[in-house]
Amino acid sequence: METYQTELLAQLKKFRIQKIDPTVLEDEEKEQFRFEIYQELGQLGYTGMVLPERFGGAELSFYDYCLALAELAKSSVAYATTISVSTMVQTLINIYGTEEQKQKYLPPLCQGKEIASFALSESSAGSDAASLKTTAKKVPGGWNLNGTKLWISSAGLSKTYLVMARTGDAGPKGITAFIVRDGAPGFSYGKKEKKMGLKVSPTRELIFQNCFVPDNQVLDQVGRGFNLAMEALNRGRITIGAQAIGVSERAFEEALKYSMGRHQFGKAIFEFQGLQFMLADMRTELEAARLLVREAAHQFDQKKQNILMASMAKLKATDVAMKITTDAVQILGGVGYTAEYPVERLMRDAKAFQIVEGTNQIQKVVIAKELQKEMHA
Ligand code: COS
Repeated sequence: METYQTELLAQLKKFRIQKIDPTVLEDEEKEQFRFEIYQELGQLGYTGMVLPERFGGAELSFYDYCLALAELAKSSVAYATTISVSTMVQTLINIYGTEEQKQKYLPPLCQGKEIASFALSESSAGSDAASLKTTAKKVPGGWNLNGTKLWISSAGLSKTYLVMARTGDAGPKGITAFIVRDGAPGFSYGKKEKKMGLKVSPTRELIFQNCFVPDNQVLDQVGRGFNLAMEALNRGRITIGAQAIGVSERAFEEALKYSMGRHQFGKAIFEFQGLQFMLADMRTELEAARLLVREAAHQFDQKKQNILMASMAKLKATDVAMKITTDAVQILGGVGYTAEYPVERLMRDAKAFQIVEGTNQIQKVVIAKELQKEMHA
């Protein structure tokens, strides 16, 4: 690792241990997100890591961004996910936005003064995202949005929402991306979900009832929304993989430490081969997943084809995180099942990673499609 990367991670480690760890138990209980923590992360440069400096970003590589997300996720998946989802939207605005849109929306997002949300899913359009039903009808000067978005991360906290709505025929070509601001007339929030994990990050519905969005808030061209969403998810899936690595690292560290300190039958439980084999497998799988995520991030920086790598990285790293966190709970036994130790929380959070930004079954669909393309190339 380069010196600047070691320094970056050391700074983030210090921050998460000093500022986030003391809040975790209370905030899990209250399902409460502290915007002041996000703002502080912004002041340190972590809320616009891959965005240009001219908008307040840090202009880091995608690789470095993934290293940082993994480090942050060791203490809090909630803050890491909030950053990764917001960055996904920021990146789309940076690539496809007009200069006016970039100047207007990016600086507060890059500086951590605001958060952005990505709104694609609906009650009947989850894995089959192209079947979404929220409509945007053309009216003079803009568009009228009607419909409900579901499972939207940071909803209610965010000021900027990237909303995919149907402006044309059925299917992926009839979808357009709109930038909608909190407080827009006809835009409100629905119920807050009670989730198994990711409790500190709010997930809510977005409701649009004749919500007027001016023409200058359309992102890119009409009919390009689905392609933009898929492109964003290719990036997002690598970042989910990165966060899964952080979760696995933390769970593994906790399990190893505990196994060496806990004595039963007159010796440390680590001395039992049953546990040694578990820990050896955990560490091996963690290393394999980490290498895959880092390679996916590296190839992304090299501007190589990334659909296949992104889905493989997400699939592998999140399945590994589920296995490692489950085994960590097992190794800690009774106390592992209580909130006194972080492993039960990590296990609940890891489950979300197998579902968000495309279930792991969808990742296999994507991988298979890419194999077909390779065969016919
Ligand atoms: N990267 C870039 N472009 C992609 C893409 C990807 N990963 N996947 C699809 N596209 C493009 C295709 O190239 C095609 O574009 P053109 O018509 O311009 O060539 C267009 O999108 C439609 O693709 P396709 O016909 O494959 O669309 P489908 O409706 O069959 O969708 C899947 C396929 C299943 C891959 C898609 O619906 C999906 O990813 N679903 C999961 C959704 C998801 O992740 N939801 C989570 C929400 S955010 S928490």
